[in-house]
Amino acid sequence: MATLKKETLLEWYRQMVLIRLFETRCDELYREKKITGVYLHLYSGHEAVGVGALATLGPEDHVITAYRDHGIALARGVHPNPVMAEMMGKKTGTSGGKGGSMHLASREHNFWGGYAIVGGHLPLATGIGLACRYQKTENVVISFIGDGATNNGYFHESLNMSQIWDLPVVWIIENNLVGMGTRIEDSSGQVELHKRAIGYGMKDAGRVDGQDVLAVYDTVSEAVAYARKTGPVLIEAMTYRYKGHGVSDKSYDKRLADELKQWTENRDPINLLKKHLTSKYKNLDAELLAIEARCATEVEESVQFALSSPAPTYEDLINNVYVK
Ligand SMILES: Cc1ncc(C[n+]2csc(CCOP(=O)(O)OP(=O)(O)O)c2C)c(N)n1
Repeated sequence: MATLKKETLLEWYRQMVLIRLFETRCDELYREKKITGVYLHLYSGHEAVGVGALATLGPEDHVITAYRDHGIALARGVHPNPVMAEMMGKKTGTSGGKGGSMHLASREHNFWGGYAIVGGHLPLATGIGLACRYQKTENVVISFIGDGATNNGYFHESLNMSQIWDLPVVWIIENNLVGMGTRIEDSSGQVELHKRAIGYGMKDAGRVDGQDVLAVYDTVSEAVAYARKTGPVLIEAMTYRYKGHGVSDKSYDKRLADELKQWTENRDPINLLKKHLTSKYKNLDAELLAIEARCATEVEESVQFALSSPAPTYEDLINNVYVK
């Protein structure tokens, strides 16, 4: 287990609290129709996976994910203002308001999105990994994958090619036990998803407790070091989705109220880190409260920034659109 400084742990605490408050506020804004779109997928419950994993990367490394992407953008260090503006489709958003919640990306952070088609970003992760090797860099790619994406063709093709070419990709399955409303037992013959690595001759880094940010950091650190020099690695992070598939999906919460209670009361990633911090260091309560207050202010500032930002113009909308 890595020896980590108190400042590092507090920074991870800050990032996880920021993500939780940001997502909770997005939920409200969606109901108020300030954030629009067919879906809004919250990262609440998964925070330790994104924060622990991305803490292992440098700025030159690459990150890609599916549509549960706002938390990942914040963990990658994208400022909340352009993230919130993108959610509201504003000109000041990360993609000028044209990406929205499912297609958040920030080129300057090597954060390549945000993809709505399940598994559709996996071939892109393989391609970015190929570019890293081709350009003779030592950069790596972290690609997050939903458990529901592990049974489509993109998964097979992308992981297989990454192994054949020894690409520097760390594949992290965020196993939250469900894809929309389908339980993992009903969609996968092998529910220990990390074992899929064997089929590709890939390094299997096993299962990690995705609610424990320190455990995630340790496992991903080793995987990143291996990927830089040698080739791809598959990790399965066990986590839990606190909200419905999208914010308008309420049925799932009701059906699994007991399970949800267990996870939120006993396995919440923010509470677990708080417990770790307060057992290790004395008199931390005021500092943690100050962090929480700063995050709340930052989220509110992002909301005001986004609300007061202009919408894209017609010229903005047709700009960067390829026409043959
Ligand atoms: C190719 C494709 N098939 C189906 C869908 C509809 N769909 C959207 S999300 C989803 C479930 C994916 O679950 P998972 O990968 O576990 O991610 P999670 O939502 O749990 O983060 C499905 C089936 C889609 N967007 N793309």
